[in-house]
Amino acid sequence: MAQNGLTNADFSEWLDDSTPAPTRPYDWVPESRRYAGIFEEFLTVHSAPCGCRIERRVDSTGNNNGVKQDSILVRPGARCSVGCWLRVDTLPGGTVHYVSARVLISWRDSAGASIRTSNPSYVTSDTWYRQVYEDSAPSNATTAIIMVRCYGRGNPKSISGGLVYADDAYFGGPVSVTEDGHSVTNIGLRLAPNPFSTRLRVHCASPLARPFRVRFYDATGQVVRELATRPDAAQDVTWDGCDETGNELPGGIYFAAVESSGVESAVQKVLLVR
Ligand SMILES: [Ca+2]
Repeated sequence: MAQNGLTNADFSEWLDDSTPAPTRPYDWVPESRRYAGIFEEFLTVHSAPCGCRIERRVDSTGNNNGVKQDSILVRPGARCSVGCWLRVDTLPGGTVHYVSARVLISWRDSAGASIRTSNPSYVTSDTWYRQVYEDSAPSNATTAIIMVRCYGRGNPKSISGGLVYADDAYFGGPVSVTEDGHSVTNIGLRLAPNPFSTRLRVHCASPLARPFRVRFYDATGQVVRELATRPDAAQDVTWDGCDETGNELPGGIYFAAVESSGVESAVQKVLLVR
């Protein structure tokens, strides 16, 4: 089944971050701001309007970092592939490519512990290069972390400042199957604000999840409200905290799950405040 388990795979959505200045894209998290700056990139992109720029920060430890998405569901033993368009550049005034790039998979067990990492080769191309790497999920893997990283080169690595551009990341084959036979995948369900009191925005970033239907459950597992996108509307749905008959529901914990083309998202918790 062709899937893209990553959300905001084309880096088209960004979120203003708190201080310091760097911004980050929705659903991609900086591994460490100390060792790599993550920036929105408009000029050097593979697919408009924007991509991601990873700036390796010169540091005496020579650590390598970038952006990641974690808790991506995988089926143990499943054949998976990861890919990303990558391009290496130098800092302004630089004449040597001091950095390289790659996209990685870190396989995790049910406790979140690292099992092993799938390490493709380093990319040093200064033109766009599509890195694609295949591996099988370990038999005890339940989730994966996808990382796009910038690495120092040369010796010492501590002087290897430089830039990597990334765009159109991909992770295929992450679909898992629950005991009752449903396919479950991370289709990019985003709920905001959470907690909420009057308006909860439900957004699916994955193009695979359009159109979609979202169900809200109360703490006993009963469906209290079901909403669906309309073909002529934006691909967002807003829940007003009311049940099907328009009555305000009491404050408390609710659960949301999106279904699209027979594939369900992971369930997410919502706090309704009255
Ligand atoms: Ca893009």
